[in-house]
Amino acid sequence: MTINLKTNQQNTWCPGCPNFMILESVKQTITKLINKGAKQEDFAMVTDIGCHAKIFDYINISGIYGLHGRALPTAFGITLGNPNLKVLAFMGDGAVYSEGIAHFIHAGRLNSNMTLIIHDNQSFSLTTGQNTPVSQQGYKSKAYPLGEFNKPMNPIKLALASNINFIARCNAKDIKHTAEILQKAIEHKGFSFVEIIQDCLIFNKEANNKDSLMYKIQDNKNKLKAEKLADEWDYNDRKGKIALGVLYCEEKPMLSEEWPQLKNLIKKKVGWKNK
Ligand SMILES: Cc1ncc(C[n+]2csc(CCOP(=O)(O)OP(=O)(O)O)c2C)c(N)n1
Ligand code: SF4
Repeated sequence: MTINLKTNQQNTWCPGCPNFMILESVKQTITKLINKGAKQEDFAMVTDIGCHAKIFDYINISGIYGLHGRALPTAFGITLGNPNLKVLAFMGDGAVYSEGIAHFIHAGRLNSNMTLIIHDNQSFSLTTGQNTPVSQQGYKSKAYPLGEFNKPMNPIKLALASNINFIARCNAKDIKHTAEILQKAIEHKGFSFVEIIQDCLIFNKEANNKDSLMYKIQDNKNKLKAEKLADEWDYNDRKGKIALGVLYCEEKPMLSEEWPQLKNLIKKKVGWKNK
């Protein structure tokens, strides 16, 4: 079987940007799933707007290059139109935790079958490094010349509170581990959320290189333990430990198992060609 995930687009990420490593992890994951029986046309992606979103141009799968903060509702729409697809949504921390926060909060409850992949560099990088809701206190940018005075939100805690049933965190620099976690996320039935810590080499550099705080865990199904893991690092400073891996996973019926119309589309194995 021929797998061709390459495109002919020129890559414009800064040389050495860990987005390259995320791209490689995603390609490895899709390749593994195709080798396990999926077809390349079974995948669809939606990207937001930002440095991360350029990934749209670098992977040869179908999809929509979305609007800022709106990748999730667009991806949700694709899952309604064709619940047989493996839908990937790529967002930056600015996109998801600021502009698109309402969609994030509802995604877990809706539990439609898709995977949200966050490139979290703790800044709005494409627009030159403004503070996002996960920037650390004291971070000085053009938007906050006196330094960020608000405490960052903890997206893992928010995900737990929003009843997201698959929550994972990875380090962009660990391509193999990220690919393993992405595979688990895509194979999870329902909404899955993977937060990837991605250093930006140009903006908010003081948030970079937290690797020495990171450690890997076994997949966790216990919500109380997940809350403790989330509390170990508050996204604010370089204290604490950063757990990587599947921080929480629970099986629950997904939307397409509940809605008769979607069940019907699954039964008929509706694809791009036989719609
Ligand atoms: C509705 C809307 N608001 C703002 C912008 C401007 N804008 C484009 S990219 C971007 C920053 C993206 O930051 P983030 O989502 O964190 O992704 P990164 O660039 O860091 O990968 C902003 C604010 C826009 N295009 N549309
Ligand atoms: S500005 Fe930062 S996130 Fe954007 S491509 Fe350059 S290094 Fe990567």
